[in-house]
Amino acid sequence: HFEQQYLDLMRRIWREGGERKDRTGIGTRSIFGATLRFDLAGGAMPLITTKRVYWKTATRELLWFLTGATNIRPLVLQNVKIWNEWPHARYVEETGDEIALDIFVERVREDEEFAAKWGDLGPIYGKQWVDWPTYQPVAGGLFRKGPGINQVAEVVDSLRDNPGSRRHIIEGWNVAEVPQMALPPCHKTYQFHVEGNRLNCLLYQRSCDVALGLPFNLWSAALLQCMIAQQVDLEPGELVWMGGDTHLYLNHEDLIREQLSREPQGAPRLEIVRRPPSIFDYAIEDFAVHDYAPHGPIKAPVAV
Ligand code: DHF
Ligand code: TMP
Repeated sequence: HFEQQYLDLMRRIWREGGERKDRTGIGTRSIFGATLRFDLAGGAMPLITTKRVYWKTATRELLWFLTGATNIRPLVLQNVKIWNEWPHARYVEETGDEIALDIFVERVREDEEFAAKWGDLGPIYGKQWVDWPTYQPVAGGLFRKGPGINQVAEVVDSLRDNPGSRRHIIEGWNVAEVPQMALPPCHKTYQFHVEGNRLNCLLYQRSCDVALGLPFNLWSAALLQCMIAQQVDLEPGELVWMGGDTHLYLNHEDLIREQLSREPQGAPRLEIVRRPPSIFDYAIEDFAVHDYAPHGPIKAPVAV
């Protein structure tokens, strides 16, 4: 079963991973360097079944990236909560106003001006993917902002025009802008590769929360791959995932025990019900998942 790779990785890190202090203060067990491979032929998706994964939430996040947005308000308005902790933490730190997370999120929802000021995550994925900043020299050794680069559009074009290229890359790690980001990109590099009529994708993730983040990251990478394949008239091929610091948080022990006691079930499949005119025109209604009958959800705290 495709999911055995994920469960084996989880088991191996929990048994053999070295314990480390990490930025969040929670502590992890971690290994450095890991690979997973999934064949997406026939609509197969690496959607984890040993707990319920909210694939629509992950899909809304991906569609939000593709709009170039970096403010959580559009997510909040769709009841997507996965990015709320980080603007909240910044607000509390910068204002000293220790309001609860849910009160903060209600203000972001109700108050557009407040959201504009406090809901932004800085120039994270969306900004870099579709509007990577450029600078042009002007007189006197000064520079001004040039037009942004839409890496996603360029990759779609390059896959069509020059499929054999080894330069089909979407990069999130903008060295100059990392300091302004609420969280530097984890799923930082996507490379695409055409093999016959199949589109392969390799994702390099520098840092991976295997219990909470990875199920979302695998789904989203596979979905992006399927969307791009559809746009360039190729079939989805292999998804290769590579992790740098690949870890389990010490406070996820209950989740890990429960999840490792469960058996994977079924082979979920993606159907894209429409062919939108461009990679930027997909909507949540365009996606259906078949044969997804997962075990129940498992709640676990996210390390901020
Ligand atoms: N920080 C950490 N420590 N781990 C992460 O996985 C992470 N992911 C981020 C931002 N910062 C992060 C963005 N992606 C959840 C899933 C993905 C995600 C953030 C959070 C999460 O909490 N998932 C829960 C609840 C899902 C929901 O509320 O719909 C889950 O059970 O999957
Ligand atoms: P770091 O920036 O100190 O590496 O912390 C980021 C944490 O968030 C780390 O546990 C990895 C996790 N993460 C994911 O696993 N997937 C994601 O998509 C994101 C945004 C974060």
